[in-house]
Amino acid sequence: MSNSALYPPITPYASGMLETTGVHRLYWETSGNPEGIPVLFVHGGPGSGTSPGQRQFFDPARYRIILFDQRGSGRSTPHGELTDNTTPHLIADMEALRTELGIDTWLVFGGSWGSTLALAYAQTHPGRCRGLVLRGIFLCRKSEIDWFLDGIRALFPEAQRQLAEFIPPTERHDLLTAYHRRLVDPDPAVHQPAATHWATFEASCSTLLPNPDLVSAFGSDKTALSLSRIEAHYFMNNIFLPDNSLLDNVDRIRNIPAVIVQGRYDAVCPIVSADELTRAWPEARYVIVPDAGHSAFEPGIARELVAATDAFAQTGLFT
Ligand code: STX
Repeated sequence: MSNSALYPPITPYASGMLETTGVHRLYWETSGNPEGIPVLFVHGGPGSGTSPGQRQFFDPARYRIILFDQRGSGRSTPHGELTDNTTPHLIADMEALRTELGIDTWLVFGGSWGSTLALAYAQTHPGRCRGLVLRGIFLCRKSEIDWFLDGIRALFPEAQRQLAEFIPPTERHDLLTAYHRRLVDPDPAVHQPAATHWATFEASCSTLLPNPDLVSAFGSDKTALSLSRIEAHYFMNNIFLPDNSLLDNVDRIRNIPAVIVQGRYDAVCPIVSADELTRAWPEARYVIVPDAGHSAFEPGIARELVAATDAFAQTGLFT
């Protein structure tokens, strides 16, 4: 992905597979400066997996950049697996990875579902977080899930119609249940078309201006399946956390330096959630990008994210 705000492409200096006690094995990689500030990149979805362009939000001379694929995502195995795949499992994985890599504290960077998981992780292990960079805030409440699959047609009616019309009319009143049933079906003839419709829909709504490359990347069979199946699984289970817990527990992390970067025209994760989070967390720096949608690679979002990681490398703060 080319984007003038980003650092140049780099390749990892180390990578591996983290074992868990169950079936899952998790891909991780480190790039940049092995002696630099450790930063954990937390990807979205859940289920999208990481991509090489995500290394480019960080100065490779100053950061030890850690990417990992969450359970069932990207290069982690088994692909799309839902057994033992819950938010508490992912939080425990982040701790296991931190220990495996010999890291005491790190900067945690996440957008969209990555912001959700970063908040849940920080609220569980606040002492391990040197700072938080959060983008496209998603608190994963029922209202946000309903907006994502239905309300979004106020802005993207064509994309939402394609999502809805794949499902027979008798089941369309509850798209999440209808998609979930198909996505967990073991028969690829059943799950794969559902996956393609879901992922294409999500990617189509993720940028302010149309981005066919993003849509085709997320519409590919493998990424579409993990993204759609794991999202539907987490959303059906209210992300395995008590209702509203991320807002209710914000006091646990208010002393951690944090920046919230939000696109004004984010259709996937509307700005109202970032607004609520910042009202509960006045110490966090809040940056609204006036001409951007959801994706981290929107030009204005990428610029602010890089400005934030540069500032933190210099001062340990975002202001
Ligand atoms: N999913 C929110 C999320 O994490 C509801 C997300 N939204 N779009 C994306 O991820 C991609 C651009 C990675 C498809």
